[in-house]
Amino acid sequence: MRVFDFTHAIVREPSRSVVNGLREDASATPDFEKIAAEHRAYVSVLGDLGLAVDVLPALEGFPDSVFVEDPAFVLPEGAILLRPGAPSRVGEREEMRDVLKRHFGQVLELGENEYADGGDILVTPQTIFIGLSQRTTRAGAEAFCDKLKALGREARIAQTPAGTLHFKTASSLLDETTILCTAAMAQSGVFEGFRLIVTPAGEEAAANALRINDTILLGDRFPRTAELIRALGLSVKTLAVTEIAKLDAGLSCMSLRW
Ligand code: CIR
Repeated sequence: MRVFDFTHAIVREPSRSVVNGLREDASATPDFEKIAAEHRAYVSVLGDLGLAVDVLPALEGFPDSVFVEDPAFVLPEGAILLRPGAPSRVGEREEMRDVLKRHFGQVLELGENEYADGGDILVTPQTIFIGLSQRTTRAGAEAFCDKLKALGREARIAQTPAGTLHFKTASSLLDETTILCTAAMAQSGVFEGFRLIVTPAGEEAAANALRINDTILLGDRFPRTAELIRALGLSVKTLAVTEIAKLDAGLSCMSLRW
C-alpha cells in the first residue's frame, strides 16, 4: 500500500504572532518575514508536486497555528479532530472543524481530556504509530486508536523518545518498508521489521522528512542525510526550514495531506 500518494493538502498561513510560538530554546528568536518566506516556498512545492492546496488564513490568536498537522489527522477515509496537548494550542482544533467538514464526509473527534498531537502520528503501510509524548497522553492515544478503528484502520501505541517533542520529530517514512529516524528512535526497537536509515550525528533534525508521491522533502541543512536517501534511489527535494526549526518544527507539521 502506498500511503504517501497525495492529491490534496491543507496549510495555514503563518500569523505575525508565530514569532511567539512554543519552543524549547527560548533564545532562538524567529523572524516573521523569514518564516513566511519558508512557508511560501513549502506551499509552492506542494503545488509543484501536483497537490491541490487549501490555504487557510492566519490566526493571530494562535501563534503555532501554522503547524496544522497537530490539531487534526486525515486519511482518504475520513478525518479526526485531535486535541493538542499544549494549553496554548488546544483551541486550534475548533479552527479546523469547518475545513475538515468541507473536505471529508466523516469527521470524528477526540473527547474531553483525550490529548493527542498529529506530530505524534506516523502512517506506514503496515500500521499507524501514535507515540506517547509530552503532548499525547495514553487516554488520547487510546481514543485515537478507537476512532481509527471506526475508519477501518489499525493503530499501534508507541513511545516518543524522552526529550523529543513529537514521534515524527525523530522519524519519517521513506518508502513502503524504510524509515528515516534518529539513533535514539532506532535503538528503541519500535520499528522492528522496517529497514532503518539513521540520521548521521549532527543531522538528527533531518528525521522529520516528508514523502509526497515520489519525492522526499528534506531540510536543506542535511547533506549527509540527503546522500543516504539518494543512495536508495529516491528523489530528494531540499527546502529551507532554518527559521521554522527555531520553533521546533520541520516539514511534516506545516500540512495535512491526503
Ligand atoms: C509546538 O511546540 O507545538 C510548535 N512550536 C511546533 C510544532 C511542530 N509540530 C509538528 O512537528 N507536528
